[in-house]
Amino acid sequence: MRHLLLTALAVLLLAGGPAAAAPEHQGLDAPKEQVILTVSGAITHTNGDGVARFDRPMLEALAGRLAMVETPWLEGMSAFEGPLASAVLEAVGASGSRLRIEALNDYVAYIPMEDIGMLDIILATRLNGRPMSVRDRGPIFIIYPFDQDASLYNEAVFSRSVWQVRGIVVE
Ligand SMILES: Nc1nc2c(c(=O)[nH]1)N[C@H]1C(S)=C(S)[C@@H](COP(=O)(O)O)O[C@H]1N2
Ligand SMILES: [Mo]
Repeated sequence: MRHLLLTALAVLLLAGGPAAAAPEHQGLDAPKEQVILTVSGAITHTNGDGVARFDRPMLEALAGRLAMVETPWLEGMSAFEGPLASAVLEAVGASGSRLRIEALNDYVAYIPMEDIGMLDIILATRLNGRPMSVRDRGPIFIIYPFDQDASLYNEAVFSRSVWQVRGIVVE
């Protein structure tokens, strides 16, 4: 009887059953809804195979801000809201010198880690209170705090203002 139980346990473990899956989670809840952001690279807190996957509620539970900004992409003022990039990086235990930001259209930009420490950059998940669809440049739009520092309104920062973000690689 005892032998049978042990055999059953071994089969479960080998099959990657529930007993084997638990240790993968390191301080980060599993997403319950559609995954909109995957963070990989130099991170210590994961909820997948070396990656941290986030749904919208997970991102919106982090410390964030609402930025009332004028941008080159939309007319007039826009209210962009979402978690601070620094809060997302803290949640995944990131350490590195730059972020590789990947968009759904395969556009790639790099954000230096100094920007994250100095500026209230957000991973905007909402525009004027509503989640952004892909056609509205969602699900995530990187927004620099143009409202806090007018000198950020320049081409270098625009190129880092990635929309339709799907992934971040910490390098
Ligand atoms: N997803 C995505 N984000 C992007 C880009 C892109 O091609 N795809 N271009 C970037 C660059 S290089 C700049 S200068 C601005 C360009 O915005 P514009 O094409 O509306 O002038 O958006 C940035 N964000
Ligand atoms: Mo650009």
